[in-house]
Amino acid sequence: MENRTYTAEAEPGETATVAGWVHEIRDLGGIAFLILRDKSGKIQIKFEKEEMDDDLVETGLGLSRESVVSVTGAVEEEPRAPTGVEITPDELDVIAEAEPELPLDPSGKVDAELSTRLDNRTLDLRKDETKAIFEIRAEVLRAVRESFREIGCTEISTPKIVATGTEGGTELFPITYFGKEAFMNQSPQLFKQLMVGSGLERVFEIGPIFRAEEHNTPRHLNEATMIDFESAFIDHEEAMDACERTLLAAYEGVAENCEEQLETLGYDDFEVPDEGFPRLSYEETIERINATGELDEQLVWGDDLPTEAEKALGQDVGGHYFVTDWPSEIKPFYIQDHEGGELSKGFDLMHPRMELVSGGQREHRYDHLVEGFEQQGLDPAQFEYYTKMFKYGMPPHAGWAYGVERLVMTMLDLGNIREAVLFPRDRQRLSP
Ligand code: ATP
Ligand code: AMO
Repeated sequence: MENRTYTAEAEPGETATVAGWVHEIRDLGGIAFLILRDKSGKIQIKFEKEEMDDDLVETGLGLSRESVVSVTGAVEEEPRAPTGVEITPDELDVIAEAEPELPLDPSGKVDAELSTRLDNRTLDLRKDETKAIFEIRAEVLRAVRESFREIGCTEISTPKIVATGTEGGTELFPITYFGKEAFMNQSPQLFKQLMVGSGLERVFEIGPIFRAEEHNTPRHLNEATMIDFESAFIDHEEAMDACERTLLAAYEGVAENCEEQLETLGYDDFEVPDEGFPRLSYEETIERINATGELDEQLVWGDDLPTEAEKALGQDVGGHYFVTDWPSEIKPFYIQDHEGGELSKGFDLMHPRMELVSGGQREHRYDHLVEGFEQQGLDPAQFEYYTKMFKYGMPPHAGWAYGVERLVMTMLDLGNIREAVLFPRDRQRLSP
């Protein structure tokens, strides 16, 4: 439909063809209105029954809600119309009629359960509020890509079918690959590291990861989208700077370019976080958590942070913060240790509600790397494709990864991570 005009762009004085969905029909007797909705907004189509062709009036007013139509007619100013303009139709084509019974109400007047919404995403995204979430998600990705470009990153894509896992063996989805055991990748970790040793030096990837998470929680998915960053010749401190910059770029992009969507979602006080996120050492972190008195049992050195601990500290800090200097024993083999070996150069970026990022300085020294595998009970021979490149000149490097859905979820204060994914994969959900 090359001469189609978006409803928001229909100019009074011209004849326009608009196309979209029947949002509502209001019949007032002698006069009736069809509200037509498209991506850009809504427009009023006026039917003056006495003055117009009977067939046209009958077809227009007999349409079921959510049918797809195109309408051609004169655009006029009309202060009483919801957007100040209306169209008097000369032609109306019914393109796709909708059944009168809909599984959910796209006008949003009747609330639907999340599972009904997820089963009917097409209809769900006809609602302004749901559409706004995905427009904001797209803006987050755009802003993040631009901020990577500003710091000289090259975008890469790495395989999603792999021979080995990296983030702990229990969470892999096994598949068969021409008779061989293979897995869906949990993280681009090893591949992005291989690329910092290449001529690219500084890379990022935005892509899917797959984890056979046992738990069914409001903040875990079995297929998620990760923003991975990795750079040669930087350390963990500089990686944290880049991590903070990326988050601020995402918030700034949304604040600047998604005013309408934020308004639709009811955020009149959307704020870009202040620069300079606090960097708390792991030791300080567990002391502060214990001091909140919110936990039944005090944390001891070496404990990972349970969900309640993250929440208690999040309330205490009141904004984003990093946790640094984790015990080496609870960070993966690819993270470098500080001198002495007890503390690692790994970090997490936390939102008061949950963890957003893991990252760190990597072990680039071949001997130390192989030792690290052995200490974690992994067979270095299985990772030879990775370790051998550390023999041919691997620069010092650092990086991190964000979960996109968690970033959007915390940014918009969504109750459930599934609201930030079009077609979530969880323990129960494999289709659509
Ligand atoms: P007719 O206009 O053929 O006499 P009617 O009596 O049903 O039929 P009006 O009295 O003109 O229609 O209007 C009915 C209602 O519709 C009124 O509340 C009026 O404010 C509203 N209305 C009329 N024209 C428009 C329009 N173009 N846009 C929005 N509201 C309108
Ligand atoms: P990690 O395992 O901490 O680190 O993952 C990084 C971030 O990805 C998000 N995330 C998830 N989001 C939703 N559902 C899941 N199941 C899920 N799993 C992870 C979180 C998390 O903070 N290779 C390292 C990163 C690195 O060091 O560069 C890694 O994968 O927001």
